Amino acid sequence: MRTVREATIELLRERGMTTLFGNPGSTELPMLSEFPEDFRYILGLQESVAVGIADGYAQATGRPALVNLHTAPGLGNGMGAIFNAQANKSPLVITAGQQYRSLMTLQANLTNRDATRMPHPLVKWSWEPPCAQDVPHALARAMHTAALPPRGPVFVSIPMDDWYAEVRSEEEVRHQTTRTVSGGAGLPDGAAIASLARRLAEAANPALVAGPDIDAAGGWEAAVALAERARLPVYATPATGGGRLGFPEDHPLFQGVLFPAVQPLGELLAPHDFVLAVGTSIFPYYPNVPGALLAEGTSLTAITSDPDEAARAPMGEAIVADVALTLAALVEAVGSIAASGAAGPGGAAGQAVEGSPAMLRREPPPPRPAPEAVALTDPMSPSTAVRTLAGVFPEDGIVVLESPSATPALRNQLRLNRPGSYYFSAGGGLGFGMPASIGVALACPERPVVCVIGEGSAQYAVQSFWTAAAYKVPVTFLVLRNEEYAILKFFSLMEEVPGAPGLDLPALDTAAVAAGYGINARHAADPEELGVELRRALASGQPELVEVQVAPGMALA
Ligand SMILES: Cc1ncc(C[n+]2csc(CCOP(=O)(O)OP(=O)(O)O)c2C)c(N)n1
Repeated sequence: MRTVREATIELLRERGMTTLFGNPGSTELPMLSEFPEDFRYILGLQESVAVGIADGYAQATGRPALVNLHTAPGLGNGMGAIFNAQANKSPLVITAGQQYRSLMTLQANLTNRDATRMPHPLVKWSWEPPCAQDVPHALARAMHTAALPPRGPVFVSIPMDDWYAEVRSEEEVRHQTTRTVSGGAGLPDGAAIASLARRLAEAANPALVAGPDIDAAGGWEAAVALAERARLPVYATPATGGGRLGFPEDHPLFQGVLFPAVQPLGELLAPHDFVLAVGTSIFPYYPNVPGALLAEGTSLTAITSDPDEAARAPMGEAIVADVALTLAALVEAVGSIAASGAAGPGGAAGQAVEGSPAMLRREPPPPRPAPEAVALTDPMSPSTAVRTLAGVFPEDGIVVLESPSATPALRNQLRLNRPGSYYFSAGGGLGFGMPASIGVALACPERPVVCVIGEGSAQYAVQSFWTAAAYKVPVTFLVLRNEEYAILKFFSLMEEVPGAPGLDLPALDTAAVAAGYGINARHAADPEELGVELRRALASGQPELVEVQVAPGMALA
């Protein structure tokens, strides 16, 4: 009979999980030895990097990705990234090596003494198989669990002697390897769809809030069709929880990104009597600005594939269902109402949108300026840097963003309009952007990937530079160097908590650090040079870094 290791290799091959992200130790070597030629191993020099790359890869491929970490300390290093993966609903199968079974009770060196409890709140399922023969089954279960909605990371701890054991039965392994598990959140019943369509039709001024799970579920076109058919003004869910975009940001119906705090968000939605929020938590609030969750005259219905998201929402109705299928069904239902002429005073009969909040209403995106046309400033404002990027940004480009003070400016300037074009850490833990950009680029080799990163954020997963260089992953890193934690200074003003230490970052030369990891790194002194350098970097087909000194402070537009 085959060994557990042989059976596992076949299981992974059968599932298309032949890319392994990790950082190895002695407890993982039995799994990695005689590594199959049709597999590839992507080495991260720190575990948070390996998990972050896998997160980007899993999100961009839409399939579970496999990560292998080194027993307790490796898992510990990866925890911040696992927290982000959970918030991103990223289907990660995370394994870690464990001591020999015979040495675990005496707690020999490197024993993970409570392996399943360690990542517990951050994963959907955490397991150490009770015997070696259960390893393939545990991994199969882990893959299915990670991929079912709501997607998320799972963890399996595997004692190092398990790999050598013989499987219990070939028949058992055959089932584990070949069976499929499909479905998940499903479609609400026809009556619920019809009633939702009627509410959209009868509302005087309905609106759509588009969340990240629209993109993850493949519901982008359906969201556009629904908004167009029902003439819904569309808001993006707050940037804090909007790890992906759910709607094209250059669309005439797009109104802008909601502010992530209770009082202003409730106020911004106040002109709408009915709000349909799709594929988002309700809502990823931060910071704490107390107020009314919703105005008196506003009601809200959420569609989410995540039962917990539905249960914990502080207001409104919620329907747990597949986001893409439900949007498509709603498009049909709204169409039937419009065709029958039964629409009320609202937008579903194709009437013009009225009364959406003026402060968020947007003009059509400005034409993208040639870099030469941007006025020179010294140091340039972060808005200018982002506008310069917009001027050279390829049509099919993808942005992975972790530059906190430039987030609003980037969303405003780039106006991304294709699915799968934007990744951001919904968890808010720094250290996501750089590794995720590598994972996204590995998953989408045909699309240019730009990682826009603050120089502070870059340090949380700085070893990512090595992986990008070693595997020649063609990410363009744009480092915005403002010599401070600008967003924290902004929050200290907003929340009236002045005088905090540790918010300045003088003399941090990220370009030099990147060069040390093998990245071609350049500085750009002015917008013209920045445009030239970005164009060159994007065309090079290599990992590249362009660092630009920008003025301190927030960039809103
Ligand atoms: C793991 C982790 N540690 C600390 C923070 C708190 N934090 C949020 S934003 C930020 C500053 C980021 O600095 P930088 O990338 O230079 O961006 P800027 O604010 O200057 O735009 C920090 C430290 C965090 N979000 N995650």
